[in-house]
Amino acid sequence: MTPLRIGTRVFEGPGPFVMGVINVTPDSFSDGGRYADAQAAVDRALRMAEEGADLVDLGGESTRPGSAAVSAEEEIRRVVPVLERLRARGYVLPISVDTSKVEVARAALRAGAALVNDVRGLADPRLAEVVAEAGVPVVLMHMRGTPADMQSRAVYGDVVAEVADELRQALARAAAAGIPAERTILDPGIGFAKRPEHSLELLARLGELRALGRPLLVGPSRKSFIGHVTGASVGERLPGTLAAVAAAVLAGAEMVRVHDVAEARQAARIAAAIREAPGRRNSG
Ligand code: HH2
Repeated sequence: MTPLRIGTRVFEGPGPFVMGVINVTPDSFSDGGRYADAQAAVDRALRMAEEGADLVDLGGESTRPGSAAVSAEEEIRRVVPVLERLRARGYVLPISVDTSKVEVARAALRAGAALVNDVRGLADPRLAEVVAEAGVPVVLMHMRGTPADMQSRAVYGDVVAEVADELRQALARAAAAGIPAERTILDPGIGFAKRPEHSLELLARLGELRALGRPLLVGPSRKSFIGHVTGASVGERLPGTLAAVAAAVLAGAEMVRVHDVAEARQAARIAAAIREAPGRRNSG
């Protein structure tokens, strides 16, 4: 990846970099309720640093299909105390805030967040302005609609071409707000307005998204396409997650977003080592 500054760290080279997921929510699909308490979330973030995460992503609202929206006040109440506590302890990793709300992004950036992870790809121009003003990088994720209605909008002719096109539009929204392309990371949005076959095809053809010229982040962790293929329940999806992480990294993903940091880090590093193995023909 071309050098990208996130907080005090510069991310460069092929990675793979591991973003650890911490949901400070009562209802996230896989870790809901486990880190709803600020101290539990802080402890989890400290643990993730020990396990080799490169950054952590804090979320205060579940975006699982059909989830209910929460108010900005509630999201701030969940996320900001965790940021403040981590900052007070001199936490070493950059912290990303997983939000689509202007007020939440503003409060989180003030409390020390170094990256905005927007699952709606800057659909709200006011959020684009906040990101531009703060001068922080942003993850532009692909989805359609809202978590409440996104699955009914999972209709594609060529899913990879359409996702690429819509990510290009997100890049254009960022540029229009004054966010340079160099501060963006792109994400195909596994499971967001995607049926299982769409998520699988995006992973299979991920290499095609490299033509967009930006680092790719992929978040397959414990998602329902794994259950669809294997029948595994959410709590049993670590092996499937690791296979998807390896596939994503082999296809050129620079960053993966996961709940299980130590395990995913090992899988990602092996996939990267295979990707970089001498003599391998570039099929990517
Ligand atoms: N997936 C989720 C949330 N945020 N952000 C990016 N950039 N990419 C993703 O794939 C992604 C994301 C959903 O997973 P999770 O946070 O575990 O669940 P929930 O939305 O229920 O909190």
